Amino acid sequence: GTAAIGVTGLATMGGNLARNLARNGYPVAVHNRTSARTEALVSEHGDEGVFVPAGTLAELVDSLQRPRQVIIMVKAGGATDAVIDELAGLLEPGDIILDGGNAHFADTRRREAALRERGLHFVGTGISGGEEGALLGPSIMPGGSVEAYRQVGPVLENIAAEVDGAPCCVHVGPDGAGHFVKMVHNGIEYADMQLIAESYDLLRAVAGLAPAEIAEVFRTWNQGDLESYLIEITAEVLGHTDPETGAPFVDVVADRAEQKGTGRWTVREALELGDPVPGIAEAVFARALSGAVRQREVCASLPGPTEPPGEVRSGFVDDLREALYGAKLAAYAQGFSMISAASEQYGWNVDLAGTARIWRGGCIIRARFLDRIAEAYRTRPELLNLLADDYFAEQVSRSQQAWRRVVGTAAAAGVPAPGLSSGLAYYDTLRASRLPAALVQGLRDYFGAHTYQRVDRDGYFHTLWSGDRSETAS
Ligand code: 2AM
Repeated sequence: GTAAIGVTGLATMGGNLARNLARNGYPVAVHNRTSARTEALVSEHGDEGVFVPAGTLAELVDSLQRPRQVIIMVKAGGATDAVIDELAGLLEPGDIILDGGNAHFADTRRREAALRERGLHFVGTGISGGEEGALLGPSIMPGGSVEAYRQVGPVLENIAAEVDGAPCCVHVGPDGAGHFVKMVHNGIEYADMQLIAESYDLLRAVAGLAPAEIAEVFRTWNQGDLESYLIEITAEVLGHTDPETGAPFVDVVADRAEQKGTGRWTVREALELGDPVPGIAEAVFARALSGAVRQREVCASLPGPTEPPGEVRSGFVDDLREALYGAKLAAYAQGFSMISAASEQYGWNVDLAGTARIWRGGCIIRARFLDRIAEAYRTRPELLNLLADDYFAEQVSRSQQAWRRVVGTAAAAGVPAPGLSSGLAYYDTLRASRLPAALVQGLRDYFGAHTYQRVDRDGYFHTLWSGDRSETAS
């Protein structure tokens, strides 16, 4: 065999990844279930590098140097299992299968264990950046063994995005770690987009700005701490006019947000881990609620605020920038906390600084402030919450008063801002010296004898609520 690496599954992502490999000088063997796609790729882009077309998986395997490296880019789920099964029968011990699809990390753990039994390496790899990223340099989050990464890591680092000369690719950790981190990346993306959408809504409904003016606001915000791909494309989308009607594009799009599932996965796993991600959950639920068309219809005549909203503060736009920044920080804090919790649970030893570093380029949540997050975890790997980092604590303490004004204004105006307000509640919960969780414990003890701990003594206690209300140690 002469090809350095193979790719099977040549839909847009797989095709672009194969082209990226070829353009970086790797002779790449290409295969697709329907061979028309393979032929189309080679005839349209064959001049970009060395492509070795294969009609079957057996041919693909035969065309590869040893140890063989095959990237699977087919639909997640049963299709991936089917392709893995067929490939595993053709490969030899020491060969490496990579799955670059959006697999659930539990599937990746299962597949890695099964293939390890057969002497094969399995590298479940998160890839973010969409079609363009796959072609020009995505953010790559590979999991799997250290030995496998030693083999295939340099290739992945070569085709990844680059920021400040460093590749946006790091060995995340064993088995499912890469796909887990990719899942949380998408969860953070949900939260980030929800916060941006709420900010747009408030600029329109409260500040009375038109979409084109709001595009300008986002363009300005993109010059500062908020600088990021999502803020940049928000300005593009808000500035766009529907060619058919001449109306702002955002006004002709149906207001029902859809989802493919990675946000929901993130929230479900957070619930299992017992590590809260309220900002991500609010974003998932906000999309679901936007799509609850019948419920929205039957509730549409419920009253809004009966008192006229007060004067809009002249500094409202600046306040909103601070609120968006604070809530964004809270969402990232939640995502990193969740990765840290999973890392402990599964023994992954995920490098949080490295994770923040590889998200600086290539991926959808790429943002300037990820530099600071990387720095925070580099200087204090044991950091328990991003908000407790010196730099971010200082930033959020400057933003928090404006954030409160915005959440108050949104409530008074009757504009839903679940992300902005949930983020503030997260912040206030974490900094509270006393929480009403004490009362919850009292209630649980009252109706269910669930016991409670005391502030002044060790042990678990129960009050005889239906008797003389004396306390017993349990
Ligand atoms: P196709 O072009 O033959 O449909 C995204 O759908 C990619 O996954 C496509 O390349 C598609 O191949 C591939 N795919 C989907 N299901 C598959 C399966 N069961 N076996 C192999 N490839 C599959």
